[in-house]
Parts: sequence; structure tokens; C-alpha cells
Amino acid sequence: MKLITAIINKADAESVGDALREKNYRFTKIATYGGFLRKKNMTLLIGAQDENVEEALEILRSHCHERKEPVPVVSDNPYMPYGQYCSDVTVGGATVFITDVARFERL
Ligand code: 2BA
Repeated sequence: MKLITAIINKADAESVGDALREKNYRFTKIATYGGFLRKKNMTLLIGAQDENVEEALEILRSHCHERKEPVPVVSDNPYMPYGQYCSDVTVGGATVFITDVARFERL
């Protein structure tokens, strides 16, 4: 068994959840924050059998989209006050960690 930890955009969470439910995956959604942008994102914990991992990743791949997010440009230049100029970073589709589950119990 594997634990798939997927950090996704909040905006994609509903459609990913629907698609996972449709295929009978069990998962937990946690409201999280990105350390860099400090914006809300969503983390999914998906416990999946080894043979289902690729299908779960395919669901994430097809429902999680890249987005551009503005980041304020930091500059020493007094003519560029903080927050007035922005640059874009590309966020997502999904940041995924796959780990082996040593033991799984529902008590
Ligand atoms: P954030 O930490 O808010 O990062 C949002 C986006 O900002 C990142 O998108 C990346 O494009 C950029 N970014 C992050 N750190 C950066 C840095 N030090 N310098 C320049 N640009 C930086 P993604 O890579 O798609 O990550 C989306 C979210 O996934 C992250 O939100 C964070 O919550 C999570 N994440 C990404 N990599 C992670 C990791 N190695 N460990 C834990 N969480 C991670």
C-alpha cells in the first residue's frame, strides 16, 4: 500500500475529489498553506493499493492545472515600492509525494 500526499490548488480540489470518489478512492482533504506564497492550498492524503497508484496519479494529472500567481518583486530601488511590481510564478498542477505504508489499520 502507498500513501499519496498531493498538494494541489484549492480551485482543483472539488473536481479531483469527485473523480477520486467516482473511482472509490478513500482520501482525506486538509486545508494547507504554501510556504513560499503563503496562500491557501489543499493537501490530499490518499491511501491506495500499489496497483492503483498510477490511476490515482492520472486523476491528479488530468484535474490539477498549472496557474500563474503574482509575487511582489523585492528591490532596493526606492522607485519600486514593495507590492507595486509583481512577477509571476507557475504553481502546480500538483506536488506529489508517494510513500510506502508499513502498516494500515482501521480500528
Ligand atoms: P508554495 O510554497 O506557496 O509555492 C508556490 C510556488 O512558488 C511553487 O509552485 C513554485 O513555483 C514557487 N516557489 C516555491 N518556492 C520557491 C522558491 N524558494 N523560489 C522560487 N520560487 C518558489 P509548486 O512547486 O507547484 O508548489 C506548489 C505548492 O506545493 C507549494 O506552495 C507548497 O505548498 C508545496 N510544495 C512544493 N514543493 C514542496 C516540497 N518540496 N515540500 C513540501 N511542499 C512542497
